[in-house]
Amino acid sequence: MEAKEFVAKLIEKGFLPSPELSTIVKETDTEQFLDFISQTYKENKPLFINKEIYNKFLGTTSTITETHIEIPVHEEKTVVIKSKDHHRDQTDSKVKIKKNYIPINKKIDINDWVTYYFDRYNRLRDILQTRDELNGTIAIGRAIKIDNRQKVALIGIVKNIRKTLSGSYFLELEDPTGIINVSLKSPNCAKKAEEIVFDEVLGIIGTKSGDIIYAEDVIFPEVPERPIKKSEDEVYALFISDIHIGSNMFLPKEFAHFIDWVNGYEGTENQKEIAKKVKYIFITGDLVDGIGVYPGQENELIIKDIYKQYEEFSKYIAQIPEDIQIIICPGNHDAVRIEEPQPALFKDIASPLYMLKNVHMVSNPALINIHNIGEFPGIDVLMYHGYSFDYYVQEVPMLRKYGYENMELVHQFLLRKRHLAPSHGSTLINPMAQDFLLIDKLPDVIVTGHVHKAKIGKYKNILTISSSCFQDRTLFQEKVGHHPEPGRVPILNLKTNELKMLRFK
Ligand code: D5M
Ligand code: FE
Ligand code: ZN
Repeated sequence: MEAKEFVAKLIEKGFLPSPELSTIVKETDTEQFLDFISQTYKENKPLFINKEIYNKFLGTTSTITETHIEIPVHEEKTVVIKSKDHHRDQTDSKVKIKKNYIPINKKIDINDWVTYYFDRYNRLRDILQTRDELNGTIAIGRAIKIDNRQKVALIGIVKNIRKTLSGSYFLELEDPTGIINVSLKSPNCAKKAEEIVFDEVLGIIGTKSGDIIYAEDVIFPEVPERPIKKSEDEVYALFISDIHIGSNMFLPKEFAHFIDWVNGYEGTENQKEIAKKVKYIFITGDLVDGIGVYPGQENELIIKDIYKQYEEFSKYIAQIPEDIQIIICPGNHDAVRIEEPQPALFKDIASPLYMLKNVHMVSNPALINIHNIGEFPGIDVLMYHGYSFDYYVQEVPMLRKYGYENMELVHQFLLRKRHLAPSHGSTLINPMAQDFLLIDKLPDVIVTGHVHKAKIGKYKNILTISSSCFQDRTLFQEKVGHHPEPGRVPILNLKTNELKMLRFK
């Protein structure tokens, strides 16, 4: 059977063949191929038929087998620390790094982008298909051909979204089999339409009329309600970010005040008791101000050497009690590539931090489990600096009206999309076989920095945390009318699952 016929047959059977398939398919017996799919995937039949699956099939019918190269993107590591200092709480701390990007040296070509978007589409589609409303999803290529007035359910990537003169929205939705226009005129879609962005993967249910699907509902990947986890131990996790060492606006007094409190030197009796039980500190990037991050930065730096900036940062971190495990990811000011995922800071630049046994240097983003002790499974913390957030605050009507004041809305928005940077233009991405910014494993806590304003929230029982900073308002922030709130520290009690905010300014 010829490639074109083969592809048509697959669509007819309800599969989504990728466009590349028609260029690589050789004479193939469709029945034999469908048998292979049934036997190989059983109940978990893929909707999407791509090159990998086809090659796998070829592997079973010919003597040539593929060598499959796994790209190492994860690194698992567990560290337990026992408290030796009798002034401090004696509970152990335990950190397990669950997702940590390890860079590979590879030239990027156009194919990497194809694979990257395929992976995003495939995995988000799988999440979307668990929803009852999206049972019986058909390929867009097939939806184009079906009769008028038929009801359809589709899953696709948002290729375009635009507002019509009447104020309603119009979508161009794409999957590997085609592109279709979707009208979001129905009042039912109005609110959701206000938060649709380029390149996100979503579901539509609606009715066909002419060349258009009139949507009755928009379905985001979403998150199901999470169980609340409470540890038997009263231990605390703290969340800080954006220290910006080296900047003339870094706040040394306030940061030292924070370190003193953690050590139990300062605060009320109650606050000192809490400090003793702090076992985890998360730092979500912009540790230093960096060099050459923006034009004219040299005039706003008091430490102009990047190594010295990290040395100075380490001096503070070294003063934190050793039984506290500290998890650090980079941000856009740090000395590592800006494309995300950003690898952990390299040893040569941040060597003083690597000397500290209680410090874990991880990628941005990263997924960390803390306090998996005894019966308690621990809580999973998704950390991400938040460089993509400026884009959404500016571009999404639903978020624009609040600006930087309600960061919990940005967290909720991204959790619904199950992605930390759904739009291509929202951050710089390094494409790889796996879309590392996709939120596949749901965390118990999501923590971000970058916006220099602390805010805590809860969405479907996921705690959402925007950490504050230890840098005062910069000239740039003054110019754009940004009002940072430095010196706030969200703290999480693992026994009660409650968040509180401490102030050091
Ligand atoms: O970013 C700190 C804050 O400064 C960030 O949340 C908003 C503001 N900022 C930074 N870059 C931009 C752009 N490009 N547009 C608008 N606002 C911005 P930091 O990463 O510490 O410099
Ligand atoms: Fe910052
Ligand atoms: Zn930043």
